[in-house]
Amino acid sequence: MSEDTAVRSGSVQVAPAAPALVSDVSIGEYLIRRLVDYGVRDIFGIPGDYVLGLYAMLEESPIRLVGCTREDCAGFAADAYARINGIGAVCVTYCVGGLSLANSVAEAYAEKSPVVVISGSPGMKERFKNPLLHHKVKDFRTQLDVFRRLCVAAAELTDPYTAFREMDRVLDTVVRYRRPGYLELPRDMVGVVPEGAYRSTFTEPRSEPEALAEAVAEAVAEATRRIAAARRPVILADVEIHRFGLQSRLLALAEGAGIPIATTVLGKSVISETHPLFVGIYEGAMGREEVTRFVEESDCVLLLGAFMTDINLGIYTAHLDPARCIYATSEDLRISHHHFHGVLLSDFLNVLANAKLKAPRQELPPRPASLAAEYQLRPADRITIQRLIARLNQALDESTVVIADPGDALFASTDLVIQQQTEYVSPAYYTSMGFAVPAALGVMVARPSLRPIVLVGDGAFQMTGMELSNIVRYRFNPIIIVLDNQGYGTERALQAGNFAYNDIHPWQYHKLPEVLGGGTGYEVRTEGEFDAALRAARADAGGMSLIHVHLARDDFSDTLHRLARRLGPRV
Ligand SMILES: Cc1ncc(C[n+]2csc(CCOP(=O)(O)OP(=O)(O)O)c2C)c(N)n1
Ligand SMILES: [Mg+2]
Repeated sequence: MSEDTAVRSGSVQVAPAAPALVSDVSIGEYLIRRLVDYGVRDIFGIPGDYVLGLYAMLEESPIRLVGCTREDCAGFAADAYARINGIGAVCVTYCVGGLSLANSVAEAYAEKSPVVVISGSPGMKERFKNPLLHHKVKDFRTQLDVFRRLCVAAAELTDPYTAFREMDRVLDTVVRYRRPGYLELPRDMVGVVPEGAYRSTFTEPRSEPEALAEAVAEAVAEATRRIAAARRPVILADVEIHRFGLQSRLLALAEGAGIPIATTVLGKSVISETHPLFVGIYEGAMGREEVTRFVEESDCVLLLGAFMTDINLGIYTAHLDPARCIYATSEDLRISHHHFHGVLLSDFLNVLANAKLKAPRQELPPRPASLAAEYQLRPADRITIQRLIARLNQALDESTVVIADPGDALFASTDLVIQQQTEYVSPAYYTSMGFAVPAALGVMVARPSLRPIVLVGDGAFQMTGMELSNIVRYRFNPIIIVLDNQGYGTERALQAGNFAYNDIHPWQYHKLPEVLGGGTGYEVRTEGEFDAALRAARADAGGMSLIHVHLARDDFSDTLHRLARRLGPRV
């Protein structure tokens, strides 16, 4: 692999091999070869007759097939795998599989996770006279139409003369934009060998030379001037820094210039939260007031790789004056009200880091009181979500990755102090419930040395918790913490009134290891019991641990309280 073609992604290199001349290779074989080139070592999914030919080929290939309980779970697993590995893949059958996967792929699109979606489909020869083949919806293109809307690129591999180029195009686009791409392979095309020789192409995304030159002359000069003149510059680092593997460039800029860094929820853990320049999580009015003030009173906010989303920036409560912002993403560069096109975020960061800026020293806001103090166990006290987070905070180390499901798991966990980079995985923007358990499978397949701590609400667990089945099957050892507040707590906090639709049927979650044939369950109600369960789970690396935590129905984290107050409801 040449250095030139290597593209940093997440925490690994996504590095397609140098272009090679191929001949006598079938469409299925070429696809597998290219997936391997791009760093796909595992594929999640469920087989079906329209994709069996490809599955048989995958079985013989260096890529491992990881079976899941449902296609949406496979999609969540592939998304989490991609966030850790730099690229992920999922392979399903036509419509019944693909359409079930749609929501997970939508999440990957919305949060910039590079997932390659592969689906089988009816063979071309089967399509004459438009027969009613099983799994078909309206016509043969229904699923393709859906995924064209959900992916950054999509191709139907129906023509041997264009199939290789189409696969290259889709994979290239997935890596370039860190968004999902879709490949649909009719079952009678898998073994087709196109005539002639083909040279695969890959071009590393670069800033357009002229655009960059102009940016150096204008944008960077303007940015440096603004930062140099600022008394209180601050960086707001977001998720693209992680997706494009720019953490060290970010640190070079921040440390060189001495500029404090805040992150968003989605960008949580792009830098170690114990770093001396780390300010906290900025979430508009949802966040801690000290952090909100620090960012909003800044006279120059560098938004780097940021998603200007509602949840990320506190449900429309962020007050960032565009005139005082430098906004640089993989798609856009705006400085105050000026727009610059064609400049890569990485180049912009590099040039800024080399500009030898020096920011005035600033006093950072203090750590949250609940975390600043040493956690003192009160064994007989009923456990609360806030105290659980404080206890968990002591348990984080370099091999832990926290995976938080939407719900108070996500809100509460924003208070965790993440030690390293890429140690926090959550769908903090799209917020589809049920992500966390399948994501634990994806993370552990991607990097078995990481041990996930999964925070998941009881409602979300009832959606996709059965993916624990495969976690047990593969003998993975995540620690799953089910936060049982007897229903949809977030919704109770956000809507005044006591509605039965927020209640769910209570399960004895801690008994699931027995059903699943592996792992250990714990049931806890007090701080002492939680402490003991967490210690036992951490000491037992031999299998999955499931800690069922009974919380009060009206126990909400500080963040959820702030959000609820802001939206004007009942707490
Ligand atoms: C797939 C999906 N369906 C519905 C919602 C709407 N929703 C947001 S939070 C929430 C309740 C979550 O309940 P639970 O997982 O128990 O977490 P809690 O709020 O109790 O902490 C619901 C239903 C969603 N975000 N995702
Ligand atoms: Mg709940």
